[in-house]
Amino acid sequence: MTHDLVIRGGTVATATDTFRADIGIRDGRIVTIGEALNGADVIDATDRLVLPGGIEAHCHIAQESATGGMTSDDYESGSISAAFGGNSCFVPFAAQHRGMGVTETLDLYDSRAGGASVIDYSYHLIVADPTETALRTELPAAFERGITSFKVFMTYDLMKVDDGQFLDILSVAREYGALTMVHAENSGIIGWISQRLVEAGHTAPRYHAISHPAIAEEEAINRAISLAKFVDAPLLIVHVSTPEGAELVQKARLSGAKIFGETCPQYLFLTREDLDRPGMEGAKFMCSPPVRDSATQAALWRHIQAGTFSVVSSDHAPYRYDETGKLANGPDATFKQIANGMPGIAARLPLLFSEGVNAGRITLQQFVALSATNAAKLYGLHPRKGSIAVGSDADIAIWDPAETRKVRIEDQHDNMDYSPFEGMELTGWPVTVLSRGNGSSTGASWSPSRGAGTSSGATRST
Ligand code: DUC
Ligand code: ZN
Ligand code: ZN
Repeated sequence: MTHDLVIRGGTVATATDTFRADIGIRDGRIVTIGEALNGADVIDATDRLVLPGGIEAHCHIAQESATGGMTSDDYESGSISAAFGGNSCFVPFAAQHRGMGVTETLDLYDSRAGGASVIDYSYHLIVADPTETALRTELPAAFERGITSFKVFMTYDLMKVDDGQFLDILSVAREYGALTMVHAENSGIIGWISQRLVEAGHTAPRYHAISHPAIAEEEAINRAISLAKFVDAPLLIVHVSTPEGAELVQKARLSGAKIFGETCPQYLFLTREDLDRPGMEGAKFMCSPPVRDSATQAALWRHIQAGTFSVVSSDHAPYRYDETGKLANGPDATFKQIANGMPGIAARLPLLFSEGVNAGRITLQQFVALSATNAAKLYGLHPRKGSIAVGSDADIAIWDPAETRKVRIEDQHDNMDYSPFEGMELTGWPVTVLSRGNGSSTGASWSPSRGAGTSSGATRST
């Protein structure tokens, strides 16, 4: 059998196995896994790991916040940066704002993504205005269009849904086999303490962490899980940042509820001391929920090891450290007026590989599951994505597990002017990423064909 491309001599790893094999690719799909394969093109993968391309399942690309701030990455820069970070597929958000229809929202994001992304993509639909039309007509239509996940907020005045609206959305999602995702923080606690901090003149970035206490996350996760259990709907808690939150997810999973959890590198690698940097520098490390402390980091790693979390995602929410982003409200802005979020789409997998696999915290199989396979299953992309199997798309990341390099902003391909992980020395980097068999070495320029599209809405399998 002839192949367009063969990846020869590598060590292939999936979420279940590690084995030596050549991978034969034709028409953008894996058609052969075997020995001594031949192809028109050959990539020598000797001493390399051949992994399913990462699926970045939590990132904000070409997305405006409810107050109008735009992320610095669009679908071109965001997807290129994702690819350089070992990803061959991503699932950003399409954000409905109040007064917008769901179909209008998806059309808007199609116009932003179409022809721009260098890797395949789909969207999670943020539902901020669950009108009768949205619930009865537009969400089912979104599902038909290939959208298999909805996200809701329990905080942010312009985005949050109340418990009844949350139940409405969970019920529709359950009916159509979609997965609901939730930003779980107690809005009342955050608003109450924020007002007092600002009134007392405590406005610096460090007070952002104080205004989002762990108990705000714990209360909201507990409530979100209760609501999901009440209507027997699957629910994924995004960006879990506390041991208390992780324990609630773990307990719910042990009870048999269809509850899933996600954490992010910022909660594993950064602490609130980063918010104490001089002047407004701490703004670079502001995200919600906020980064915590080293005891939290250790606890979250243990939950990763124990299987509490199904995915580790970047929550790439890029706002530059200038007047277009973090400093849009001037150098004296209060922590309430500074955009929430930080970049990390390219650093997620090198961080997880280096400090997870190479540091002995997780196995290679866990890495593949957390970086690609579980997301593919949760979001209806499996088995086309997230695995190395005959028939799957040739979405493949080839890694040099021994390369040691520092994270440097000069090496990033996003549209950012800082990396929160600057200077961290990591071992294990992706060297070549293929998106349906197209791609090039991540050390060189990126030139795959454009026009990757949304996934067709397969049903979820996790
Ligand atoms: N939630 C996110 O998921 N990302 C950025 C900020 C936020 O509140
Ligand atoms: Zn969120
Ligand atoms: Zn996010």
